[in-house]
Amino acid sequence: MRNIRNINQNWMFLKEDVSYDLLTDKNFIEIDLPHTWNGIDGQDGGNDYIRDKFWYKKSLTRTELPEGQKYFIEFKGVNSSSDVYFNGNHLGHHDGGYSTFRYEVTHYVDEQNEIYVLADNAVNDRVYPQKADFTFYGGIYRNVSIIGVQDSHFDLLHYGSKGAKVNAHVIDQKGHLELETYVIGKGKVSVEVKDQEGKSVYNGEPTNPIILDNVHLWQGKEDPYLYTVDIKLKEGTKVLDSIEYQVGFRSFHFDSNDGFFLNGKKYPLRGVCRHQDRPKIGNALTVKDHNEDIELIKEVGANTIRLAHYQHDDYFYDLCDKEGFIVWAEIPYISKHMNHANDNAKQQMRELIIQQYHRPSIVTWGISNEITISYAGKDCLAFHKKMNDLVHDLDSSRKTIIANYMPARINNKLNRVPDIVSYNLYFGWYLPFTSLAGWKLDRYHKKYPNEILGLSEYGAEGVDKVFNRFPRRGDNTEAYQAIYHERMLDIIKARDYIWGTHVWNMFDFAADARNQGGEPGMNHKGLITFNRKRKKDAFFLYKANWAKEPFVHLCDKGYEKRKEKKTKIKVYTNQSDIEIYHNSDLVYSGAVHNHKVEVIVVVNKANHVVVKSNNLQDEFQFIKVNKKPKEYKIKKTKNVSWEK
Ligand code: GCB
Repeated sequence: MRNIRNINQNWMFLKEDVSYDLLTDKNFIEIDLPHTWNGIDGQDGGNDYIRDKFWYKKSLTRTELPEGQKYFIEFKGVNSSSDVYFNGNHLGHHDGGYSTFRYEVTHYVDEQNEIYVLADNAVNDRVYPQKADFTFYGGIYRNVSIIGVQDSHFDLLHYGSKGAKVNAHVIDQKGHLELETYVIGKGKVSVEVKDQEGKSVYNGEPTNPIILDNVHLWQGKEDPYLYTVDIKLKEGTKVLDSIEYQVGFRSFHFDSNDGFFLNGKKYPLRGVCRHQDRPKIGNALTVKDHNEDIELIKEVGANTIRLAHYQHDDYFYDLCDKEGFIVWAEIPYISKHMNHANDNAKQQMRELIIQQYHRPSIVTWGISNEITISYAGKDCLAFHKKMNDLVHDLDSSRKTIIANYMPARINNKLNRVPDIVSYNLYFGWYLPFTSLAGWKLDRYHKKYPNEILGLSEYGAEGVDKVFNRFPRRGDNTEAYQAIYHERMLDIIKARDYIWGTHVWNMFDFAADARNQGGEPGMNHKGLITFNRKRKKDAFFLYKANWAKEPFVHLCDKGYEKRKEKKTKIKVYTNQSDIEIYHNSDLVYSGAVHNHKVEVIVVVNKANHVVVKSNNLQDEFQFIKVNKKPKEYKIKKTKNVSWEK
């Protein structure tokens, strides 16, 4: 059997870049995994966070190992590159900070074992990402385990997969389970498929495909029904190895005029992008953090997530499968093509696809993001064609996609390469006139009516400390952010052909090179703050449009000191009728159009606003002041750009 033991506890860390031979004399400090050395300096601005090579070490006795005849060490993510040593033996070098990799250690295991890992996030031109609007936190920031297996087992060294290739589809109303196993040694493979209630629906030979009648479909968020595929390697009745996958039977297709279809039904995809990091811990996340994120994404009512701009934790993809999100998965081939990194991009793509192949949630593999932001000449184009072919070779069931840069022309040759093109459009933020987003999409759709087109990013900064009576582009107020998103929602609603839309971003995130909104080191385009504690008004706008959970929400609550004589009160809700009271006077009673109601009230010395609908209620207070408070303005700081 396969025995997995997590070894995250009791590691040592040395913040020095020294050679392996000198390590014995060094004073390491005690830490537990997951860990990063950029938790603070990667989030405080200045683009001066430490990008270097540092050491981790861990002692392990034989008694701490799980049972097994062969042993493997598994890393779920070490950013960005690593060298691993086991009892003095160099196991290997891995490039790419966001995917799983393993080494066999059987022959090196002793009574006392010493593991050393050199983690490296130093600048280079071989490994993606190098240039992007987020912090590349260095360290062993995901789980590490020792896996014990029998001499015969499913291959653990095939691009970090569990040792099989599994995927479920629906073809002609029948469930097709695609199955291939990679066996090391001897044994007979058997497969059992169980439904969500645990009832066995197939038990036998690993035919490829296994065809099942009457499968219960995986129908997105409405019904994310999962089957378990239990694959065993046996010798007689003895089980040598056993692996499990959760799959969902579904079919999907994209239509250039009508967007996305799930199981033959039109299923417009409206959702968010997710960056994963958090204050002080960067990407060194816990299960609790991932759970909190998915709950918030559920609450806003999205049905799709673009997992930007790199491979996310296996656990998060699990959550997406279970909750029925449609996922765009991608690698960090971003912002700048580097000829020396072609092999690395291919390897990262292979790892992503081979590790996540079975997932019902994933429908697109993202090749690149805004690659044309830097010079992207013939090499870049030629390489996109290669990547596109590679993805098709690895997976013919899903689509390739790129997220293109706003200024990239619609006849840009790169747009002709992947199956689907989506654009990151920031008209209304970096450039004036939000409506140009609709104009650009329409022009594209008119010129290339048979191409599938999407909106991979759009957003505006929203900082909870700044307020403006007349919110406008570039002022970083949450109020403008909300207005921008109202306009974008109208643009989206009028265009059925857009296969998928993804708000940038669900959460604020760290980008150490930034200096915007009076808080260096942060990108504030999230619908929720970096610490996940505050939902911004734009969050409630989307919730009103997308979610069923009834609510009423008053906007601009933080705008507590108002100088103006008359002020606007705004409500977002998914209710059909509401009442608004200002200092006990009923100032609005009636219908809600397009999920929003706005009223103007005269500002008194003290003001108490209440909105009600049936048993739902929200309220807040503000006061009248003579001067606009200083703290409502952003101190002028130079806006450093990560693009340089
Ligand atoms: C983009 C990038 C994303 C940035 C975003 C922004 O288009 O793909 O990584 O964070 O713009 O906020 O500028």
